[in-house]
Amino acid sequence: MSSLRLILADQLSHSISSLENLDLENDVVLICEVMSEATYVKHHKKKIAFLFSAMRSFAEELQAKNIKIIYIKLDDSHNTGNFTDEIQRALQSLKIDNIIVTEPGEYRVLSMMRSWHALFNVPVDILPDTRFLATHEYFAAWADGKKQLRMEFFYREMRRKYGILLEDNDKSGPPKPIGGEWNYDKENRKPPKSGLSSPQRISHKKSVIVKDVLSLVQQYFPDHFGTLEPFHFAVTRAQALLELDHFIDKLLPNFGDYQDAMVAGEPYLYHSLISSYLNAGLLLSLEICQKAEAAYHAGHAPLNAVEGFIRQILGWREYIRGIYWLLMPEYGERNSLNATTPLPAFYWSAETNMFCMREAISHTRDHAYSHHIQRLMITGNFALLAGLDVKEVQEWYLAVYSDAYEWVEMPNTLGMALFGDDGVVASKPYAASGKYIHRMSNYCKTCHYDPDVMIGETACPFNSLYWDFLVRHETTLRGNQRMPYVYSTWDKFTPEKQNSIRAQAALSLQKMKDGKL
Ligand code: FAD
Ligand code: DLZ
Ligand code: SF4
Repeated sequence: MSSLRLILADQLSHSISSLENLDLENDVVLICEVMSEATYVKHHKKKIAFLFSAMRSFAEELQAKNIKIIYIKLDDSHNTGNFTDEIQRALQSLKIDNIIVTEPGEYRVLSMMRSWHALFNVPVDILPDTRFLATHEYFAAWADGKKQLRMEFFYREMRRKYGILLEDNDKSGPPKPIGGEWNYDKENRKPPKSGLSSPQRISHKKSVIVKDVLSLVQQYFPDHFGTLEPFHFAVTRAQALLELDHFIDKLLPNFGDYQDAMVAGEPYLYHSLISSYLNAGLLLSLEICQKAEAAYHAGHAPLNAVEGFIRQILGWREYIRGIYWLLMPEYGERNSLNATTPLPAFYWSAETNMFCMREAISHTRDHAYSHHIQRLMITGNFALLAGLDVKEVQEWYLAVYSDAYEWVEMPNTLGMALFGDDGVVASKPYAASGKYIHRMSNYCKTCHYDPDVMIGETACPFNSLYWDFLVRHETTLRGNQRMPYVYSTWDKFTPEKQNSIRAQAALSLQKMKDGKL
């Protein structure tokens, strides 16, 4: 019996299910760099460079374990450019009895895999991705019969299931959370104090593999978004573990306090930068949560930081994946606020007078990264308020971030940022005026616009767009239990004020279309 085992770019874990029970004599692992995956959205240059470097490094590690590998480089002369044809090519050159693969992170790729059995007339075993902490069945059973899904309740279940941050001295009744609360979010919304900057990040020496891949990417993808160098990414598990340890040691203690803060010129602050490594398989969720928990028990990091960090991984990450697979493919067609305005060019060029947008987009261009609050409350918030086309916005998020795969990008963008999924992910829109951005950042100090002004040339566009958004979607949102306060504020404005706010919003949208905002 001889199996062809396909490993995708985001499956670079030695413990991946598709490598279980591998027969060193007869089985062959296939890893391929293919043009169709690099261009179905035009991924950021750094994202492609990271993935190809990590794939080549992983292949070397497998070879060192005497595993037989077929590694297809992008510029190999016979490379057909897509998964299906590469499988076919491998089947033609080898005697293979079955194909083994771990389920992918995108519905599109799953559909492709499901077609292979009929196409090639060999059995295709699509195995569960056991790196995630909630199986599809577990999530579906949890969601079953609930009128409304809320991450917080799912997260508590996951804390109990994995015994994370629980009191173990109280044996009466169900396990209780350490410190008495499940969630310390209210302590995690501190604005940045003056002069806040984050410790130096580590950089990794470029291997021959990385140098080769950088010139390949420069040659083949010159017109893709983003700057390629400097390139600081970890590309092996050993390097990714260094990143994780650096975060736990130097940054985790402040992660909670400044989780929502934004500072000009500081793309990372106290964020972990591990999402690309975790999503590609170089790090595993449970080991990350356990290391963070150990830092709390060792007295190295406070509970608000450790709980807040673990909630992102054990809670949000698993919850987001659960939603994606529960509701796809229909989920991807949703656009409940009917948002269809074309994406303005400044999402690619960063050329706008709005300092906050310029900052978030240029971080994205330079690092293939921006942190959660920039993604949600700057670029996402603007897209929500301006009614930007949900498909175009999702495509942007999928292309520009080195951690982006559809299973995690889509519910975050369509659901959390754009409130375009009928309120599945978010119980109310994350819509905010310039006031919020002014409170949580130092961006407004150097902006062309003024966050305290609603009308006129210097008015912050977020202010009038915020009210205009609420009025445009009044039928859907006024009845929302979490919205009465904002609508009662709007109701108190005089009709003249309401009219001038809406006229200002129309002006801002026109300026956006004219490339002058
Ligand atoms: P930290 O702030 O240090 O958080 C720690 C970890 O928690 C992250 O590495 C990540 O694995 C996890 N996490 C935190 N929030 C989320 C979340 N909402 N969903 C899933 N995991 C989470 N994350 C992605 O991994 N890929 C994406 O394509 C992606 N697209 C996003 C799009 C939008 C519009 C928004 C609002 C968020 C998106 N996120 C995405 C979630 C989050 O912004 C990133 O995980 C985070 O910014 C990664 O940086 P970090 O590793 O420094 O995270
Ligand atoms: C994102 C990406 C890119 C740029 N290139 C490849 C590739 O060459 N080979 C590969 O196996 N995967 C690639 N990916 C990831 C896929 O597009 C897709 O997101 C995942 O396979 C889903 O699990
Ligand atoms: Fe952004 Fe408005 Fe502040 Fe300028 S004034 S940085 S546009 S929130």
